[in-house]
Amino acid sequence: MTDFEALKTAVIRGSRNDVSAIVQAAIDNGEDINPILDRGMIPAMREIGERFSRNEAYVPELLIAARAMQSGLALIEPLIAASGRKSIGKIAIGTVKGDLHDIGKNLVAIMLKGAGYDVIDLGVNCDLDKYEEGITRGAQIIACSSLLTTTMTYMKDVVEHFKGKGVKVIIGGAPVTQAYADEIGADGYSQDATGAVKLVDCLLKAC
Ligand code: B1M
Repeated sequence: MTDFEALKTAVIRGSRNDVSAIVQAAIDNGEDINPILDRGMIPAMREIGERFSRNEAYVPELLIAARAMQSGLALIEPLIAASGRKSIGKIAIGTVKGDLHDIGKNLVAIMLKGAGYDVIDLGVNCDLDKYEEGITRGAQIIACSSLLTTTMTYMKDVVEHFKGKGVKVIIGGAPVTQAYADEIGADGYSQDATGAVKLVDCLLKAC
């Protein structure tokens, strides 16, 4: 059984090898993947963020924690993807212009793939042209991620850009709320990756 505290500590310390070893052991033991995320890696990122707010951690510590988390995600991704059904829709996802945070966006992409969607990952710092590229490549929905209060406002530009063009725009990220989504006229909001899958299911299957 995974020691979630040890996993959390390994992410916070940025110990990539320890994170990979703990996650791989959980996979080898056939454990459920969700608690690895929900009780280990995601709380670790929250904790390092709180330390950053208190000036007890700085950008380099955030970076190495992020890399450690990515190494765990890389092991989990193939498992989730393998559980997917045949493609049931195409989603383009990207972090908005000015924003380089990609862990949450990656997690949403992984969960969508796991649920059977084709995902076009547009990366970070996406401007309108980049989101347009997603539509050119066949996406039915644009998903925008933002982690900064200074960049979430760009979501309004994306929503306005695609209004009346038959493209649905959904949004998420730590500072984003349902109220903000309503205010800018987005087609949907979700608080986390699992919610993003349910939201896309609803939009494409009219639940
Ligand atoms: Co940044 N950073 N950062 N950072 N960083 C935050 C976001 C911050 C809250 C830290 C803090 O002050 N406590 C703060 C923002 C404050 C604010 O705007 N109010 C902050 C800051 C200030 C900054 C810089 C400005 C710091 C600086 O340089 N002085 C800078 C900005 C750079 C830029 O983007 N231009 C910066 C840089 C960085 C790093 C590069 C060092 C690194 C990112 C590395 C990477 O992503 N590859 C980093 C990190 C790691 C963080 C924290 C610690 C962790 C973010 C994370 O990965 N969380 C973060 C603190 C925090 O969030 N508590 C912080 C884990 C991830 C799984 O959660 O991304 O929320 P999250 O995703 C969730 C949901 O939000 C949702 O589902 C995901 C899974 O459940 N979701 C969606 C996300 N996108 C979605 C899209 C959807 C639906 C749901 O579409 C429909």
